[in-house]
Amino acid sequence: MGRIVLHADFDHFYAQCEEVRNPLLRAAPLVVCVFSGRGGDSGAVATANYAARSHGVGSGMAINLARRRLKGVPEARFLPVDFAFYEGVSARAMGILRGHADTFEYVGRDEAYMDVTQRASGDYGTARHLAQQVKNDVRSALSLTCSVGVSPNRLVSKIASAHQKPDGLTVVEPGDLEGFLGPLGVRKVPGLGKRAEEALVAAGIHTVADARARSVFALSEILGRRMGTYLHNASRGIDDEPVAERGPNVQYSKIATLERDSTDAGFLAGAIPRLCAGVHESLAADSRTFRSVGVLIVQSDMASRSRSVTLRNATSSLGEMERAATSLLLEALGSQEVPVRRLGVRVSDLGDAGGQSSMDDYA
Ligand code: DGT
Ligand code: CA
Ligand code: CA
Repeated sequence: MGRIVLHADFDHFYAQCEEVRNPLLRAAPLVVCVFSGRGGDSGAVATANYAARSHGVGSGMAINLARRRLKGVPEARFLPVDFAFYEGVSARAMGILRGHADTFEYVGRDEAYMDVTQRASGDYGTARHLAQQVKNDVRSALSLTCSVGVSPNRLVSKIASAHQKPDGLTVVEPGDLEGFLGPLGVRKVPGLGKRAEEALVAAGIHTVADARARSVFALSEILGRRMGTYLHNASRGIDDEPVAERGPNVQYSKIATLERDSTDAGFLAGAIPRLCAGVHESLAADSRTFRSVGVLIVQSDMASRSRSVTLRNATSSLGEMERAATSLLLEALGSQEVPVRRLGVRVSDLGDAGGQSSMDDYA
């Protein structure tokens, strides 16, 4: 069964949060600002609603410039950012999205990936209904609109969610990948910035279809090997990255591709200490404890599964993490028939270590 991945991104998120708090704001241009504190209008625009965008106001712009663009619009409003409020709206929105996913991956305050392969039974008609249901639920519970992309992978779904904003729904079935991507400008490919775009345009490559017509060597000569290979695959709608369970600051994880695909439990277990060390490093940097440990297994056929266990006590011990992850892995492997390509370790049920480092930390 082929994968089906949703990407949801909330429209003009901070501005929409302000509109939810005060619906009277909806009618007019609204600009949400990060005032620098240096007095007056010094600072930058965080985001603007679509009425303000139609006057050429956008994220990152100086507040002064936004004022000038909206000079002839007396009803335009400028508000300071209220991160704590947006955080609360985001948590509720993410809770709704999570409920619609087999696997949920939080990306940022206003966006997430959802693997829905199982619940849609691999069917795109069902997936479209599901995406519509997600949109309906966030609208009725929170009065928020979001744009959703549906496709076989994260990359194309991310591009698709941005395709028809605001309040969009774009479904790209496996057979339509190249047709959908072809006419788009290369800048629509996530990860390609302004400089990459300039270099491509100078070489006569404007659209994704133009990029597809060049060899991976030609693209690598323009962008370097890593980006060239990435664009070569992206232009064909190829992206094998799994949707990895992740919430907002609720877990730490590390996932890696093995040196070789393998069914050998000893070899696979050998990767666990390195993964745990990576997880432990971030955990220790944030002075956090964990109570749950999980492992993720991705096979060479891209099927994935995970196992987790809750410990008796919260801990920050690297040794305990390794022991739990290793036994979960061995248990989950059983008699592994399809080779394993990637392994991941994650910890969750986090607590505050309160800055105290115990002897246990490096046990
Ligand atoms: P969209 O998705 O195009 O309808 O509009 P937004 O505003 O949701 O844009 P997005 O998804 O790129 O960013 C989500 C939030 O992140 C946005 O509401 C405000 C914040 N943000 C985005 N760009 C900037 C920026 O350049 N500066 C600051 N301070 N905040 C930003
Ligand atoms: Ca957004
Ligand atoms: Ca976003």
